[in-house]
Amino acid sequence: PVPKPPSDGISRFQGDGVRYKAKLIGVDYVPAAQGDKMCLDSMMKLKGQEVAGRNQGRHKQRVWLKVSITGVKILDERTGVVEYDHERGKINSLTKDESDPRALSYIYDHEGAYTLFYIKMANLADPVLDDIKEVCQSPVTQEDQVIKVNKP
Ligand code: I3P
Repeated sequence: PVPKPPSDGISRFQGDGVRYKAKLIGVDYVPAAQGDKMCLDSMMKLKGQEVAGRNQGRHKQRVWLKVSITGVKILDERTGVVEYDHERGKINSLTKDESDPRALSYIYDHEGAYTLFYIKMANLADPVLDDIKEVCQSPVTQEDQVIKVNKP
């Protein structure tokens, strides 16, 4: 676990942003960007697959979750390769896992194809949920401002 830098509004998310240690429980195609039951069903299905995998000696992929002003990146822990780069404006249905205080999910909208990402944090999910909410809800980031300023 990486200690949080002092809280300073959105600036914690500048550059590389905030990094969390996590594992990828699973990824699932879903039919829509929203729907509480759909999310829970998908998470339950992925959890079932996780248990089945563990019973066969498989381990979840270890990853880094990076939350920055651009959105969320998921990197392979060992290689550092960015496996997913999720723009903040396309992250939907951020869900706290009521059955596991370390887990969360969200749906990414990639050109109308919806994928649910179910992630288990090394520590509690709450601060990560707050960070993702903050990044996704902030109406104008400094990056946006730069773009506006530079446009004629
Ligand atoms: C592990 C234990 C860990 C779990 C790990 C399991 O089983 O359940 O809590 O990591 O998952 O293998 P065991 O106690 O039998 O060794 P998480 O808590 O991070 O899920 P993993 O193998 O997928 O890393």
